[in-house]
Amino acid sequence: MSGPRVGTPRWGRVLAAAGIAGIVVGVGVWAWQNRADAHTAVAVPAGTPVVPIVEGRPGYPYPYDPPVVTIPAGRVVAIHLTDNLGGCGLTTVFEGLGVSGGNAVVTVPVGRTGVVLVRASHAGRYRFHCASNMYWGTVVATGAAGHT
Ligand SMILES: [Cu+2]
Repeated sequence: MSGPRVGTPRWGRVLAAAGIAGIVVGVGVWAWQNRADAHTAVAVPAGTPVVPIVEGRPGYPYPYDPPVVTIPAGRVVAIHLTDNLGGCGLTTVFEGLGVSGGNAVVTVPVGRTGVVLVRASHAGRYRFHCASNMYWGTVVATGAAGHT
């Protein structure tokens, strides 16, 4: 007798189905881990001033839009950095603006928005730039907590 053997799994199909299921689960886990951009990666206290910067905005003449941002001195500020640049533009360094001193550094994948907390300890001008110091912009900190 020949013909189809009923009740025998077709292992090729079973393995293919298992493989597809594995891919679906893998993509789902990846998407879950990457949900909500980087907004959840930084604890931002309520009431924190937010300053958006777009990196590599299409048609815009400067690498950072805006090229000059103004923040209040002496306060923690949340910069929402949207990245459209690859390479060394993936990382942005805010010199001297680390909340605990030093630099504030953030790396944002292309097409995403990341949050970095900065704090200017005193009024003045600060630089921010890409990882290779090729693109740069300016942070102007105005006033100062406890000073005028
Ligand atoms: Cu660069």
